[in-house]
Amino acid sequence: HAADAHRTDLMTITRFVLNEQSKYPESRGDFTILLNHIVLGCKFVCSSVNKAGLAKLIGLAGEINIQGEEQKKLDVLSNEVFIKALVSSGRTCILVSEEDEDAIIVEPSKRGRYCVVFDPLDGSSNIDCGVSIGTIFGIYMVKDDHEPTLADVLQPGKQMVAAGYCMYGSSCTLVLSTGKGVNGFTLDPSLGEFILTHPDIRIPKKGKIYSVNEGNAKNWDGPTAKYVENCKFPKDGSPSKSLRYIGSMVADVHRTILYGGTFMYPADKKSPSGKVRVLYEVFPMSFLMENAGGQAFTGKQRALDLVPTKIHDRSPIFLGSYDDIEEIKALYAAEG
Ligand code: AHM
Ligand code: MG
Repeated sequence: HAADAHRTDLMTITRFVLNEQSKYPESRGDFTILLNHIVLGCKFVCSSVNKAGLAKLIGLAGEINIQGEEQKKLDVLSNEVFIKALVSSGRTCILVSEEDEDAIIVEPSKRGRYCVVFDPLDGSSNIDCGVSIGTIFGIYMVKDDHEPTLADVLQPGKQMVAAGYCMYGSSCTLVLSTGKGVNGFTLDPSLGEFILTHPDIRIPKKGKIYSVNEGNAKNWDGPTAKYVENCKFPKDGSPSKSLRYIGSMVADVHRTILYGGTFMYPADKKSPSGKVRVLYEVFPMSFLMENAGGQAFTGKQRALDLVPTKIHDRSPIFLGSYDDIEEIKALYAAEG
């Protein structure tokens, strides 16, 4: 029966994406190859993160190892692994990483049609205490084979062809959208394969949780302050909401997609553009949110309509359940 089928008919992420792409006669398999290289990066980071607590014992991250060479920090190491995997896929032409100030233009002999923007290891403040961290990525496609330029990645998020994240938590979970819904895959460590465990994820229409760094409250704008006040002291008699905040965007967004509610990194007086980065944090997460039936709003507009002017631009972001984001939009509209 069904349970048996699940155990013997494993839907790996590769098989899933091949099935999806086979619906397009023009598909050349390039996307599947690209994704396989991203998956390789995620597996590597997952295995390194799992060993991070043993760093002192086995000599990782900033220690000198037995060969006398300095070991790399986890975020630096993850970045190098992703860049090498993406370039060697032969399917990319330009890469933007949170770790590198400049975009990476892939050498002509290794070029393909895709641009990948990514944060190889987000949630750096959580690395050393073993709390969930993640990788975030977004993918654009260039139409013809012109010389790649920054203009190819300084595109609104709605132009992405796919986005996803991998969370290194109590299990390793990869959540992906190619623009038709959202699916979640969990790494089976014994197989080394991501298996479909969360088909067609839909975010609840309304949630019971809000997620924000409340330590910044004294610098918030009016609508943010009013929204959070409403979460705690609802005026319509509904129960007050729960606060959950991990401080790793991947983990906070993952919980928000599965359980519903809102995740916010608003503007504040000290940082009028907020903290999180447009290209490789706001866009991929907004793309996933919309594909799961939720919304993503900057305080001014739909997040996926933003046009970044620099690769490391930041933006305030409010994302989550459809109805909850409607409430936030109404508060901003009322402010005029
Ligand atoms: P990082 O790139 O230095 O890891 O910062 C990004 C992280 C996000 O994952 C998270 O949402 C946010 O910073 C938390 O910031 P704060 O500590 O200000 O609440
Ligand atoms: Mg980051």
